[in-house]
Amino acid sequence: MASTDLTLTLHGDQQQIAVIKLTRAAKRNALNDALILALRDTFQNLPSSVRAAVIDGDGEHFCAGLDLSELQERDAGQGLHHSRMWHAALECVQNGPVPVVAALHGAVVGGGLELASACHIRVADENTFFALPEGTRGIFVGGGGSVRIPKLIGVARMTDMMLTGRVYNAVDGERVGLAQYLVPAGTALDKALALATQIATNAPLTNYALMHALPRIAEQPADHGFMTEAMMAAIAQAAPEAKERVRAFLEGKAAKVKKA
Ligand code: 1HE
Repeated sequence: MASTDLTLTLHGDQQQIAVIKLTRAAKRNALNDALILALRDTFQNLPSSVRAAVIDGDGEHFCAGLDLSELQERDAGQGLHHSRMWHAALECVQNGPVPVVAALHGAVVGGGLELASACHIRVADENTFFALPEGTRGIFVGGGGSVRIPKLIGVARMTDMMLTGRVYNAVDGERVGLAQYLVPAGTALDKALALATQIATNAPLTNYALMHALPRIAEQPADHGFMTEAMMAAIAQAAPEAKERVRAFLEGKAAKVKKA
């Protein structure tokens, strides 16, 4: 299903950064079916030059969540399939080919927070606010939020957000783990682009390990996790690129870690 409410632009000297922008500002970037499917298709078909991606929202808000106007006529069976469609789309964001940085501002609510939580890094500007209004609208999260959001902030905080309609401002959102970076108003996209540019310089196998091995290790019993870690470490260090990077450091040609 085509949507004109999304743009993909390539940035960087090797077109290594994809910026995917929701461009439905008149509806606060609310995600209708066409837009969710367009997100899925975009992440499934990223150009091969891309090493990292950024998701941004046009206008005053990142995303107002599910397009509530499409909810009206759905029966239970259709609701089930609709939720599974969101799962499939956000799976393409989280487990697609490259790490994804969300550039957040304004409302990051409902399905908008579900989308943000499928990204690997969230940068919030100081005007960002986070909420899960599903609780007060008589519905439930359906875009993977019940799985992903507790991993960021814990079940207790998510329960509170949904039971009471609690809204987190940017400062508190960063404090509890809804975002990893808090930046001045209007600068989330710049920061997200800078982070994506940095991420794109990593060895692709390291980025792959971080996207695909780390979350799985976190869910494995420790004994399995250690084994998965050892196998991933062995594969990563065997790559020629890893050997070149380590040699460069030993020869004094690579950057040292600097005090923060
Ligand atoms: C929408 C939506 C939407 C705005 N679906 N049309 N999400 C929510 O419950 C959040 C609902 N939205 C809001 O609380 C506010 O719109 C905002 C705080 C995001 C922005 O406020 P504001 O004052 O800037 O905009 P507005 O005047 O409320 O909205 C502008 C237009 O966007 C207006 O339409 P218009 O034709 O009257 O101009 C709104 O109706 C429309 N609009 N948000 C449809 N969400 C996979 S399950 C996920 C479940 C959920 O995400 S539930 C939570 C849904």
